[in-house]
Amino acid sequence: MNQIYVDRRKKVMDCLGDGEMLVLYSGMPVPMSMDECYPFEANRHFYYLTGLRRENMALLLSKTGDEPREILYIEPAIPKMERWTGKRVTREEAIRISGMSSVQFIGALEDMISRICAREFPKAVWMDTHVEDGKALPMYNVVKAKEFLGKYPGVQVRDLHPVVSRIRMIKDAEEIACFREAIRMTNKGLERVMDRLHPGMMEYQVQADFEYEIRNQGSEHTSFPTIVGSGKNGCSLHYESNDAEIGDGNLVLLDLGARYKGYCADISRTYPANGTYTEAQRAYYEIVLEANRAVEASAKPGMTIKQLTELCKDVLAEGLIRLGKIKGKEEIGNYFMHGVSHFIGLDTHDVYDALNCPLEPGMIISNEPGLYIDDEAIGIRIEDDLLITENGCENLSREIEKDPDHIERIMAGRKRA
Ligand SMILES: [Mn+2]
Repeated sequence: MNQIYVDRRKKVMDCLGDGEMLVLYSGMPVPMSMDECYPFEANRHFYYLTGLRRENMALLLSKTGDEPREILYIEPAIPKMERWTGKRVTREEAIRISGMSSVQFIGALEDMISRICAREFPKAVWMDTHVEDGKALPMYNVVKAKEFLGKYPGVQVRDLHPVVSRIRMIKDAEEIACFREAIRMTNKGLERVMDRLHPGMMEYQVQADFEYEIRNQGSEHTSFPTIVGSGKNGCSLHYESNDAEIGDGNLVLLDLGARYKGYCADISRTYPANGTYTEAQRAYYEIVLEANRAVEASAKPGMTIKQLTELCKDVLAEGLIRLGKIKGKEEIGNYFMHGVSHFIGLDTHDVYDALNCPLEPGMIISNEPGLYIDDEAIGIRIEDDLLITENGCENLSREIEKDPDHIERIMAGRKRA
């Protein structure tokens, strides 16, 4: 089990030049109010490389000395504190999980860094300095990188984010297995939703049905805030207030996912609240489904996400032209305004080094065409998760029902209907 982390670190080590080192922190809790903190999330590069998700840890890799070094720093276990904070990871556990033989306490890290800087003159230090959103508070690794620059102004700091991201783009067998499990749980959640959905329910009750079931299945969390948009709310792309009553004749757009060992399923399905699609809803649904199937049929190594989005727009536009809703492809942007795909992994919108690179075997991407018809209060999205293979792709969520006839049959066969 820990061999995967050994292999992943070796890939990163191979990217380090001679005389370079890497320091990556797991992070610290972010205070919310009084003695409360936001739920802790370890730096995902750190988790990817160590298998550990606790606060106040660090990974040091170096090629600055005679031998390459690999040291994990953890918090010491203080029994008196553990009564309050819960058990910390012990050295033995850290060794077993990460597969690292050298594990020290975090208090020793600063000394080690200053020793390396003073005696081994590193040519560069790789740290996670990636900033996605300049308005948000800086992440812990960015804070530590600033601190480092202040202390060692002569040492160049380089961003490890694109390097580790490039490695994370290709999923290994362990990651694919986690995905299958996250998607299986998501399917269970959606089965419960189909079983119980009816007009008059509140959107948050549908959310509760989904989240009850995935937690019951062992999912640690949702992949992202669950979206349940009925009627016109389905047209709002990241709707998450989920506080409207579901009307008879509404479509209900669900965009959701179970998270398992950090891996984020990202699935969308659109169900008729009363169990039957109207003629108009059905016509639009068939177009979205056609686009979803066309993307799945074309996704393969060498294609780019941009090409898949173009293909998706072609199919959607042809459908709307057939229905007389639009006259030409240039109008499709009024009804479909996002890309059809993004990378998925430890992040729902996963890391990449180049967004529009050719797809490669082992990448996992979403396939999420949609149509958002404001004037008819119809929002439809059908989203699957695709694993790129040698010759094409495997739809990891193929078991999650999306055929409209089957959905109607399932909903008609319920005891409560
Ligand atoms: Mn998505």
